[in-house]
Amino acid sequence: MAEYKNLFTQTTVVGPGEVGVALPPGNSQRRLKKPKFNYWLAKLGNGQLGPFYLGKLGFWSIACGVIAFEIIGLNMLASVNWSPVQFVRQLFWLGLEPPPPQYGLSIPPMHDGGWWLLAGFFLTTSIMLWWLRIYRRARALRMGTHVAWAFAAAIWLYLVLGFIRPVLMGSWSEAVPFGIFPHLDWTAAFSIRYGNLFYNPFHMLSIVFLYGSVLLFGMHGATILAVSRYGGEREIEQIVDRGTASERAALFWRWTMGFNATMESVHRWAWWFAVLCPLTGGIGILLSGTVVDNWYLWAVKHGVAPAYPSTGVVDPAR
Ligand code: 07D
Ligand code: 07D
Repeated sequence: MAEYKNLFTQTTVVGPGEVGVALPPGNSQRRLKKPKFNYWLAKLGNGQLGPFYLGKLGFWSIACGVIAFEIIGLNMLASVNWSPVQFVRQLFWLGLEPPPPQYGLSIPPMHDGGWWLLAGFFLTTSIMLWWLRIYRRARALRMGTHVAWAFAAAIWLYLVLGFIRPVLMGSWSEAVPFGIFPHLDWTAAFSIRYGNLFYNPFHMLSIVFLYGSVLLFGMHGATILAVSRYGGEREIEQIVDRGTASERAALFWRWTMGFNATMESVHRWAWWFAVLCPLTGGIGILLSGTVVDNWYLWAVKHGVAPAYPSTGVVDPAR
């Protein structure tokens, strides 16, 4: 039998443009752009583009984001003597570093970390405003605020990395630099400085939820595609009215695993796995240097890792 759907076919939905519901006072009543349809967008998801809700929060968030991006970009350009060619060639290696340790939490000169602090301020403001925008748009549509709280979990890790932990450690120099490879160098150096992050149990948990999210996403996406010819993607209706699709999908997992999620619970699993990844990660980073100075030694002490036979070399961190 010819398959109605496989991995590479996509149902493209084209209907009359949907302009959205009327909003109560206090909301921006302007809509940016009349809806348009795009063939390639329809290959990925819904083909309708716009209308976009900008609003005050959206506007200021984008404005602050652009300022942060400009500060970072111009500092990178300055670091290659304003040479556009070198800027492009070295882009991935360029960075804007936080202030050196001697400034502690004070305000440093602009050329010695001040620009980093200012860029961080605008980036953080931008992210916070975007969070508010997501929260308020969800409320305006009388939706739950689940997206906003999931985003808050990512913001928690971001704030721990760049603000909360540096403040607890008493120095901006502890924070992450801006830049593609510089932030990877920071990540590697952080792990070494704290005795190998692999031994940090919260890094372990974070990885569990990262890998778990991928596994769940794969299983869920595959299951729904596999029953899409029975209308499987109409997920929510099937909680209350189990059709053939939901029943088959559930039976498939009971056959193969003995246990199945429901059309609702699979999304709770997905939400929690995604949220717990940066939530546990943030705890792990917050504990590093504040409570635990060397995760390897911590793991040996708690019987998580075996100690190497003594070589007589003294641990410089002691
Ligand atoms: C696919 C959604 C789209 C988002 C994208 C990212 C920018 C940055 C700005 C040059 C999944 C947009 C990127 C706006 C440009 C300037 C100034 C999300 C998707 C496409 N990292 N990280 C990346 C950030 C940290 C680590 C890539 C941000 C920690 C490792 C990208 C933050 C640590 C690797 C990026 C942040 C860490 C990366 C791809 C903030 C520990 C990679 C991201 C705000 C968690 C990978 C060259 C991606 C890579 C990578 C952005 C924080 C580790 C540039 C914005 C400090 C090991 N990180 N990262 O697809 O290829 O995410 O790096 O906290 O291997 Mg990172
Ligand atoms: C970064 C949340 C902030 C992002 C926000 C988005 C914008 C973009 C975009 C307009 C990702 C803001 C967005 C500004 C606007 C546009 C386009 C979430 C972020 C708010 N590790 N490790 C993790 C693994 C090692 C290290 C987590 C694996 C080594 C450090 C994750 C391995 C060393 C830190 C993880 C591995 C090391 C981490 C991140 C393997 C390096 C962290 C989870 C197989 C040598 C972070 C507790 C996440 C953490 C973290 C995975 C190895 C260092 C699970 C799989 C041993 C320093 N590592 N890691 O959600 O939380 O990030 O640790 O080797 O800080 Mg690790």
